[in-house]
Amino acid sequence: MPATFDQRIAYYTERVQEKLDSVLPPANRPPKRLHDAMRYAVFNGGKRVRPLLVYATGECLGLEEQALDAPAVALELIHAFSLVHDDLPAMDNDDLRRGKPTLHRQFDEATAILAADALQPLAFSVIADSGDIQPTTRNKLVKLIADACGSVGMTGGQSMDLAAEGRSLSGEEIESMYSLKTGALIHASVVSAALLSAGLSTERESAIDAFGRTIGIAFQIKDDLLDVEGETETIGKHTGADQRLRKATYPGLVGISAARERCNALLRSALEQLDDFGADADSLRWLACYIVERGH
Ligand code: GRG
Repeated sequence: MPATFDQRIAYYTERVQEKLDSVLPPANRPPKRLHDAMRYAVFNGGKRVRPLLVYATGECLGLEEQALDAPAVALELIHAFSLVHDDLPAMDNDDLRRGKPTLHRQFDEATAILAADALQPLAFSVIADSGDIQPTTRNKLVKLIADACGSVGMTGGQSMDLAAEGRSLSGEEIESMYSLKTGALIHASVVSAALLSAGLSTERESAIDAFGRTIGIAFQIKDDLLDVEGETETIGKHTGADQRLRKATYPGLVGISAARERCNALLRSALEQLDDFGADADSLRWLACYIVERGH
């Protein structure tokens, strides 16, 4: 395992990149346009935060990397599919993502819907295929990721987000929406590694669970702050979109400075959950700080 965080992040990023490449059908396999679009959705950039959280939590719990590959890949595929849907005209109607045309702009709307539709089941196929994980644990992973993705997770949060356009929500309501829309996949990323850890104590399981919930909300508040304070060239999407769509956001409710404070308070609280893990949680700590301090 590389010594520095930068090297470790590069190592895990490269690892998940290769695994994603191996599970996605080649672009020249029919239907070519669909497979090309699926690859575009996954390989048009992306920080790979969810897979990195899977690997870093695995590192914290002393797990073998091989068993972490399937949840890392599955969560990134689900994330990629959600971004494609999020950008569609019926949702946020964006034409720029990761500094490139969104999928429906690069291809067409029908292809974008189909590519996202195909990325989602591929995620579950990857879990089902994972020979490095015991069948009962595979079932638990399917349930974890399906719930995180569905109406009690990300999709439910997105529905709340769309319903809140033009309305004012309380801070509590906004955080509750964030914990589903964005937090559910972040939380599932760390919990997926915990599921793979045989004999994990209840205290440690609860600490990982609370860490995931807390850093997931912080992730979305930071995303909101980037939308207000960032530059389009740096963040790779048009800034000010939340205001244009009259979204209910945390900075919109309390202002930039209070939103930053809340984000930092959530980071501190998330880091406290890792106290018991000592140096084994250093990569996870590094990632938590990165989530709150990132520039894109
Ligand atoms: C499940 C049927 C079904 C639909 C999906 C569209 C949708 C429902 C949910 C969208 C949820 C969403 C897009 C939340 C925003 C999360 C967020 C802040 C994404 C940006 O994540 P980064 O910064 O992106 O990790 P990169 O580009 O680095 O991968």
